Amino acid sequence: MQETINRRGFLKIGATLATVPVFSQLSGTYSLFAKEPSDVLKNGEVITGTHWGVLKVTLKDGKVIDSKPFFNTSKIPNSLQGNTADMIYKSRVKYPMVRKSYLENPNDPKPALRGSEEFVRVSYEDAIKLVARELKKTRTQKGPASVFAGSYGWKSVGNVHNSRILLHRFMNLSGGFTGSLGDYSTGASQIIMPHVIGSIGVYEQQTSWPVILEHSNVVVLWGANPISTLKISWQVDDAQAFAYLEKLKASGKKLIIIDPRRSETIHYFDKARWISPLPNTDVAMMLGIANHLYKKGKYDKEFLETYTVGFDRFSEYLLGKTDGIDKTTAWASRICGIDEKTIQELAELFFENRTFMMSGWGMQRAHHGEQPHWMLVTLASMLGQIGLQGGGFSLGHHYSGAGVPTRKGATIGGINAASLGYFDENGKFIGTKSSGNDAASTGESWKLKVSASSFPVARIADALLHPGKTIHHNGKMITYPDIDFIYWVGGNPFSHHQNTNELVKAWKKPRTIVMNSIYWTPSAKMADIVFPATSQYERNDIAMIGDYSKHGISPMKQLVEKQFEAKDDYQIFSDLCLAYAGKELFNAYTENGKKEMDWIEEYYNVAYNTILKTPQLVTDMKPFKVFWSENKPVVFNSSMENESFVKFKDFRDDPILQPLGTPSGMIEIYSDTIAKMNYDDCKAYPSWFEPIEWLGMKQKPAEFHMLSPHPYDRLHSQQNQTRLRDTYAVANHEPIYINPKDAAKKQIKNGDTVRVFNARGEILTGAVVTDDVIEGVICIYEGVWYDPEKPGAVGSICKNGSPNLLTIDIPTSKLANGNISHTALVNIEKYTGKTLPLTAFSAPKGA
Ligand SMILES: Nc1nc2c(c(=O)[nH]1)N[C@H]1C(S)=C(S)[C@@H](COP(=O)(O)OP(=O)(O)OC[C@H]3O[C@@H](n4cnc5c(=O)[nH]c(N)nc54)[C@H](O)[C@@H]3O)O[C@H]1N2
Ligand SMILES: Nc1nc2c(c(=O)[nH]1)N[C@H]1C(S)=C(S)[C@@H](COP(=O)(O)OP(=O)(O)OC[C@H]3O[C@@H](n4cnc5c(=O)[nH]c(N)nc54)[C@H](O)[C@@H]3O)O[C@H]1N2
Ligand SMILES: [Mo]
Repeated sequence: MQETINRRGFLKIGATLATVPVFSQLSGTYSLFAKEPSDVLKNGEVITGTHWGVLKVTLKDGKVIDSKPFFNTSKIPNSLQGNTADMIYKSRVKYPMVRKSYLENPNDPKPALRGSEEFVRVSYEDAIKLVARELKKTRTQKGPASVFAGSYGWKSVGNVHNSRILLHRFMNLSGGFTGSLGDYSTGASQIIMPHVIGSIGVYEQQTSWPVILEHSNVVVLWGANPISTLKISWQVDDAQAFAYLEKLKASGKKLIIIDPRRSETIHYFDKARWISPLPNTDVAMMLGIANHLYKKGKYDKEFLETYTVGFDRFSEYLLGKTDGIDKTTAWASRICGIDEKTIQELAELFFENRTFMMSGWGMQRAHHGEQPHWMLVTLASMLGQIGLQGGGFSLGHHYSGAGVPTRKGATIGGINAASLGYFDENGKFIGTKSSGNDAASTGESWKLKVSASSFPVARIADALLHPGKTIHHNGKMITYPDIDFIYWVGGNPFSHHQNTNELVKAWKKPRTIVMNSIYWTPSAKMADIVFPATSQYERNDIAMIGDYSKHGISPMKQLVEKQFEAKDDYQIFSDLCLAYAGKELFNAYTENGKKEMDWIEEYYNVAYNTILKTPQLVTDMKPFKVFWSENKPVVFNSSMENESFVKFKDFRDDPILQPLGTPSGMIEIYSDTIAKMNYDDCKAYPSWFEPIEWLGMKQKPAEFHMLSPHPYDRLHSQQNQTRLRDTYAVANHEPIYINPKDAAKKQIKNGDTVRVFNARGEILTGAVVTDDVIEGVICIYEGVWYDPEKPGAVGSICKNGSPNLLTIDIPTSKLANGNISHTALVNIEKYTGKTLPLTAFSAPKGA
């Protein structure tokens, strides 16, 4: 088997370095990518890396027939790993497609028909020329800021074929674009945390699992569902975190899990204590705990004095001296629905024991989502265990394997977003300016680079609908550009964004919308021009395994031929460069014609050279050629030192020499910086705000609180079209989880089709009646392919059951502008109308 893979000749790779663009007779344009004879393996086993782990993929007669995990570290199953074949063969965009009116007249493309009108197949060359011409037209007439390429999404892994960065590279070099700030995941937390602890906290290595297993007595999972969310990583998942969850279960430690629904994690930890507050009321519950601790004198005054600022100002609020409301356990109980005794018990338990509080992110994806994590840090400060072994808080153990100790290894390189390109008056590309790129946002969203015409990512519909509007953002003012051209790759806004019907409206504003898409996702169906993109399985690449553990390096070998007319994003953007401004731009984009194997070798060698230069990094890392032919990942050695990593230990040991990055160098329970912003929706200390919609409000616009957590059997919308759907769909709709009492009240039975609706929209779902959700709460997972009965029409019912038709598209607050997808009230009723056939996974008209 191994030998067949070795066929992939390395001589050829060397030869490609010399490749120059070839003139295509057919199209009259240059192209780097003349068709070469394929050397893809037909039979055998190939290793690749995915968000859901390193996979061993079995091929038969050139087709994928099976895929299995490479690392069998734990017994916890990962349903996402077995569906590679469906990810290659189902719901594909086969050919370049252009919406009919757009093709007829791009100057008057009738955007109102987007989504409803048929597509027309065109040649790849014509599509390239069309996009290059219309992009240039938009930039010339309306300026680069009118081109939006923020393009948020969970594109595939791979450091070469990194679709979003490839788009930014193209958009930077060709003249600039409007980007986006932050992300949907931690929109609120990543903005508030730098004010509180001096760094974003959410995307950082956390206290190592071995330390927690050894030293913690009580582990609290606060709104975290790691048995589900640890199935994937931003890079290739290392599959190590599950082994620690197994050990945690076996340890018999006291586990408290706080979630309005009995999550997969609560099912797994069957001895854990489930605390189920009403959604979005955690801050009140935490205040009740804090109030109890304060009054009993059970809090660490010395810690507060040595390591924090502003507790005195906060305590005035806690005791009601500022607003007349003492935040007692009775007060908290009335809001969160947890009885007083339980709140007091939790307070005492946390204080008396070495307690580690791990928070998920769901509760900060809610109205005033800045508050829960700020209040959690405040509570942890009162407990005084931050920086001690097994104590304190974490905002990341449920994500991308944080807490799995970092290994002694090196990091590979990756494609970058380049700098802003400059052109002479004849449109000839003259080079780049490496700094001060005004109209461009570069780099990963994680890194939060603020630039002139970027706006918070989840404000996209608002920005499209209100060009020129100025909003507050973290102490600054941001004015929306007038967007007339959108280019999206590697994301699915019609699944991920809140209030889909507003987005449908907003999507009719720009003149042009282009996508590179692997599948006929709802977002591809709403575009004007769609390039068929290859999936990661149709190209070669390389990726890191383990976001924080730096476990190793995964080869990503091409598994199958490129399907139909699918092209790599890299090729599409290289060809767009040629068509946009000729060979000079193309050369800047491709660094004089580099192909995927050139980049892969270069990126591998970044790590390899580090290893060679650093003798203490002992590994079995081999020269690139050996690595690539071996068909197995590089695994770095573990580090004893990192096994005992305790976050905030340095700060605790010496707060003067190792201060936090806040203005005071301390944990800021009161923030002068935020006080100066003078926002009515985010005060200078953590506080309870009523969400815009919740179960405790006086005049509820609808009856039930909808949670839309991250799906157990998908990565967002990825894999919705696979056979996994047969295992969870009910009556051919996305399931809705309803408490038996609520179901009885509404005369809904298991298996019924349920219409879920509010003033924002309506969807069809399939009933699962279960006491896994508390009364008054329903749950529908996010990441459903929006499937309107009347495509393109505002207000159409979604036949597949996407919860985002019902969510609210307003910001968490003026501070962070995060999305609030876990804040929404909805109604439910048994659906008795006619059966509406599912079209979510089929091609649109004309395709
Ligand atoms: N109601 C509700 N909504 C939510 C959330 C919630 O909790 N509740 N969570 C939010 C969060 S945290 C997130 S991160 C977002 C996720 O939202 P998205 O990241 O948009 O979701 P995905 O389904 O992962 O979309 C990735 C898309 O990229 C495509 N893709 C993959 N690889 C490639 C490639 O190489 N090239 C190209 N061109 N395309 C590629 C996939 O086919 C897929 O369509 O959803 C948000 N929305
Ligand atoms: N299998 C799988 N894993 C994933 C993803 C996926 O799509 N599928 N997506 C990845 C991404 S991009 C991200 S950002 C992370 C998301 O990680 P999280 O944001 O932590 O995930 P969620 O599922 O939104 O929320 C976690 C839990 O919080 C609960 N919750 C919701 N609202 C509240 C509340 O008000 N109070 C309390 N106490 N609990 C609440 C939910 O019921 C859920 O069980 O997951 C990552 N991992
Ligand atoms: Mo996310």
